[in-house]
Amino acid sequence: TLDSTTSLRIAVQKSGRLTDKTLNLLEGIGLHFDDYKRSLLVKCLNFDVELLLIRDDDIPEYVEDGVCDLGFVGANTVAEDEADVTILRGLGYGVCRLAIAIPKNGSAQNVEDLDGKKIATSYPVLTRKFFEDKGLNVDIITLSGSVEIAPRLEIADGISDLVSTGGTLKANGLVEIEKIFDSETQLIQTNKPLSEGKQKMIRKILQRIEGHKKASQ
Ligand code: PRT
Ligand code: ZN
Repeated sequence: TLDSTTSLRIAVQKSGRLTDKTLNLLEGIGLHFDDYKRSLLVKCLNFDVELLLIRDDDIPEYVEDGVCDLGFVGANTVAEDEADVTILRGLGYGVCRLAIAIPKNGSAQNVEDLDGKKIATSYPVLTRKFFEDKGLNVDIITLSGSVEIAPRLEIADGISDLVSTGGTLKANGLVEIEKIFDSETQLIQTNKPLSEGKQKMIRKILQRIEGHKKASQ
């Protein structure tokens, strides 16, 4: 057989910013689920589909490995992971940007001023690439969260973090000076071989998302 499971398995963030919008989209295209708050693996009631609810950070790898056939996850997470997956489409929600920010009243004014300085981020791959492309040499400090307080703690001179409204930066006395990466939620597919049945189901899901997006415009 081409793959070990028969149901098309879709990875969705278990609990976070993308969860409700993704589950609403799936319901909106006519896939119905029972009780997804209680279980990690949830069967679809009307199609041969199941959801695996996991941390968003794990989604690109699960899809790359073929543990899941599809995944709904931020472009930022896919790009940071450098995952070997196929991006089927952007979905228009979870929109944010990865950007460089520095203390409002600090000595640095622009990214060039950060040469030789320390940058805190949860996105070391994308951030290192950005500075390398500019020929700037920075010391990347990788933090898993609360990146915005690093300058005040004097752990770093600037940060690279996700921004949506800009409220978090402002509340921490930081100003955005340059955008690194535009992000939105993406539907990704494994590059592992898929059965004819799964391929057909994926085409159906894509068509329905297309129709759903058109109808909601
Ligand atoms: O538990 P798990 O690992 O699954 O969740 P998580 O805490 O890692 O992720 P979560 O739920 O916070 O975010 C999931 C995805 O949402 C991200 O990977 C992005 O693709 C997308 N997204 C969209 C955002 C934001 N907007 C966002 N604003 N993710 C995080 N933020 C944070 C940002 O890090 C900063 O702390 O919100 C703050 C900035 O927001 P503003 O509005 O103040 O600018
Ligand atoms: Zn995460």
